[in-house]
Amino acid sequence: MTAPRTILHADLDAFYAAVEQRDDPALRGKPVIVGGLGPRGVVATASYEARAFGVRSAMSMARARKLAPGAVYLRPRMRDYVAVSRQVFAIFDGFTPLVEGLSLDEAFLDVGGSRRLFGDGETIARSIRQAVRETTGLGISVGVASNKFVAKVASDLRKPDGLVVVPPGEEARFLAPLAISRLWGAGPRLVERLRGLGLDRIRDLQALAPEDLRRILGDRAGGHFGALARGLDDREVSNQRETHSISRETTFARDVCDQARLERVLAELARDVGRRLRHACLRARCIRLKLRLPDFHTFSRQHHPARAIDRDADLIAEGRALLHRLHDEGMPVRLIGLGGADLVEAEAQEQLELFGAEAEARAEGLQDALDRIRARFGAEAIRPLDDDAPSS
Ligand code: TTP
Ligand code: MG
Repeated sequence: MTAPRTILHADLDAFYAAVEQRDDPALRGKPVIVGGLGPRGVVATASYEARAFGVRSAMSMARARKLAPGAVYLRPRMRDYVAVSRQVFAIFDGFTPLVEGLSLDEAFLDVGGSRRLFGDGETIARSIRQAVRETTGLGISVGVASNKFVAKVASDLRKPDGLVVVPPGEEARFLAPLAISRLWGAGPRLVERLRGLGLDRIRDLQALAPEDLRRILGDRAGGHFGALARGLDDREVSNQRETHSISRETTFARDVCDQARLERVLAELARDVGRRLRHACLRARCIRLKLRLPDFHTFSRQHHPARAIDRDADLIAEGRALLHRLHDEGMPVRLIGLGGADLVEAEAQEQLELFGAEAEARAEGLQDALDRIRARFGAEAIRPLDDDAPSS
C-alpha cells in the first residue's frame, strides 16, 4: 500500500468583502455586500455579518436589499482582489510546487513532499494561515486530509477562520454525519431523490451496499457517490497553469445525426471548457472542434477568434460556427469534442479596465456566479452527456 497523501484545501473567507473591510476600517463588523449594483446586479459575496441576514453569493441584488436593507453595498474592485490573490498564491507556492488554483481565493495543495522542510500537514496549514494573515490581513480556512474531496469538505466546515484536520483512516467517520449535498456532484435533484428514499446523511449512503447504490443511481453515479461517501477520491492535485490546452469530448451511446442535438451537447462541452479555463485564469486563442464518425474517421477544425476567450457564450458561438463548417444535417456522429488551445494568462482585470464597459463587468460577474453555482451543485459533473438532457 502506498503512503497516504497530504492534501490541503485553502479558501479565503468572504474574500471580496473581507478585502473591503480590511481597506476601510469603518466597514469592519458590519454587513458588507459586494456585487453588481445595477438593476440586474448579482451578489458576488457577502461578509459573514451580512450572511446572518440570509444574503448569499449569486443571489439577486434586489433580493439582498430586501433581506439586508441596512448593509453597505459595494461594487467589486477586481484589480485589488487579483493583487491579493497573487500574494496568497505566492505563499502557497512557497510550500509546494503542487498548487492547483480553483479560483482567485481557493486552491488545493499537495504537501506530501514538503514534510521534511515544513512539517506535517497540520503544521503547514497553520503556517499558511499565519502567513496569509500577516501578509494580507485576511482570514483563510484550511482543510487537511488524504484526498481532495475530504480536504475541501474540511475547509468549509468551520468557516470562517477554520482549520480542520482529518487524519488518514478517519475519512468515512468524518463524513458520516454530514448532509449528502456535501458530496461533490450531488445536485438538488439528486438530493431530493435520495431524501425521498429516506437517505439524508452521508452515513445513510455508507450503510448501503455498493451494488444497492448502483441499482438506485445507475452504475456511474452509484459508483461515484458510493466512493465519495466512504471518503475515497484519487484525483490528483495538478498545476493547471502548465496546461497547453483544455478540452472535453463525449462519445455517444448511439450515433447522433441531429444537428440541434449536437449543438446542445456542444454547449455543455463549451461550458465545461469555459469553467476550466476560468479556474486556471487562462483564455484560449484557438478553439478546436473534433468529430468522429461511426467508421472512426476523425475530423477537426480550428478557429482563432479576434481575441482570446474564456466565456461560455463565446465558446459556444465558436463551437457552433465550427460545427456548421464540419457537419451536414443527417451525418451520423459518434464522438464530439471541443477544446481551447494556445492558452494565455487571463489578466481579466486589466482587460476589464481597458474595455471599461459596465456591461462587460456585469457579464464577468454573472459568469463567475454561474461557475460557483456549478462548482457547488455541479449537476453536470455527473449528468451523462450522452443522455443529452437539457439542463433546465
Ligand atoms: P467563495 O470562496 O465561494 O466565497 P467567499 O470567499 O466570498 O466566502 P467563503 O469562502 O468564506 O464562503 O468565492 C470567492 C470570491 O469569488 C467571492 O468573495 C466573490 C467571488 N464570487 C462571485 O463573484 N460569485 C459567486 O457566486 C461566488 C460564490 C463567489
Ligand atoms: Mg472563499
